[in-house]
Amino acid sequence: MKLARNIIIALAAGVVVGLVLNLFAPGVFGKADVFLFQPLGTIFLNLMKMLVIPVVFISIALGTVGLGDPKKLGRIGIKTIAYFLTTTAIAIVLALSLALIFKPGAAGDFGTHDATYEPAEAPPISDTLLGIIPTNPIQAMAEGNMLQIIFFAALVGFGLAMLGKKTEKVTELLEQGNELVMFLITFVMKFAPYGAFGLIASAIGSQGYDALKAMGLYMAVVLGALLIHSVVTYGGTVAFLAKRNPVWFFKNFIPPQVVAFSTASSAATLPLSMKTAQEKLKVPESISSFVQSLGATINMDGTAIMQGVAVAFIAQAYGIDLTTGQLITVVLTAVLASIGTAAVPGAGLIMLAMVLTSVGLPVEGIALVLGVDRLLDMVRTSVNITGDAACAMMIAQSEGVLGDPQSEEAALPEKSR
Ligand code: DAS
Repeated sequence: MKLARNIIIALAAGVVVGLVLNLFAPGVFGKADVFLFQPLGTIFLNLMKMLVIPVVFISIALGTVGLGDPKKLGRIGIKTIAYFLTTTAIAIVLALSLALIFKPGAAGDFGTHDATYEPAEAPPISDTLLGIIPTNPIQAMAEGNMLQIIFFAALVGFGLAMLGKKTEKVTELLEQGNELVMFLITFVMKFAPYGAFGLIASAIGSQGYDALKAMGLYMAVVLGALLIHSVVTYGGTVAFLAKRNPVWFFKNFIPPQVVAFSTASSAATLPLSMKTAQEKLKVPESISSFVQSLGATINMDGTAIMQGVAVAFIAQAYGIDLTTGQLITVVLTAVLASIGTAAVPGAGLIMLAMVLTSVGLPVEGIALVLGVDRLLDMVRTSVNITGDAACAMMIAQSEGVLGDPQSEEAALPEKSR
């Protein structure tokens, strides 16, 4: 928790420095951003990203060996994907409902007439799902193709489980590799407060107070939906499905949440998310590695919430009323868009273009939400990884292998057991 406290202090300092420089010394901010804030943030982000592929491959291969029975992997896979799709749909319905109630896009003139935005090419979902089998696993790792790495690692683990003693040296090598990468995560995390300071100072200072003020209601609706979804959907999952105290869950998951907030990258946070779920939440590695790696890749409820609110905001800003059919289309395409969203900063915006196009809304509208998206990305990324951890706990409980954290705090209050 000391690390989490240091990161939070660093974030607070970064917000103050970013805002003060943006308001009173924009020239100084420009130089500080280039020579201090961005380098600090990039160093930390790259250190964490460096560990992602080794951690994901080793922990999934090892986790699959641990599962042993391939039928178990299939059962866990089905439960995991069913949970992901359900919570993402809940997230979008919640987001659209709040946006239609509070109407953030009707709260003022957002200059839609001069909005321009060139959408980056969003990968078709079919490519994402069909491309899961790597023709070259090494290339998949070099390119960071997470779904292909997950598929290959699970297959390797399956093979090791089937071959047993014949390949026990390979399994031992993976076990020692796992110890090594877990050590490296702890070592790299020592730099987290400095990285968090740089990332938030750069984000706050470059977006500026005026943008934050003009988009206040839009941000409030997104943040409100993110909070409600976290507390109700994930808190409810932990309490009623994982049978653990939600307060204990959120408290123990603060370190990955603050790193996800700082980096706005589920992928960069994944090594710490898995380490925390295994060591603090007592989720077995075999389940944590599979569920959280898959979740970081295809389960992004926070992103879906932004997309739901942004679609309603843009429609309102352009004076367009969405029909019920269009709203249903938004729910379906935003579920698919969140599957296709890469676990890196700003990816959710790229997929937003796909959702807007699906209901005939002007993609230029993204220019209206672009200014404050980095800050919202930081919060929604924290929500994305929290959902993956809640799912991992629920799956572990359903398999009867969720460890007892030997802590009274973790237990549910007597009356609700
Ligand atoms: N930053 C993405 C992530 O890493 C989410 C997003 O862009 O919406 O989860």
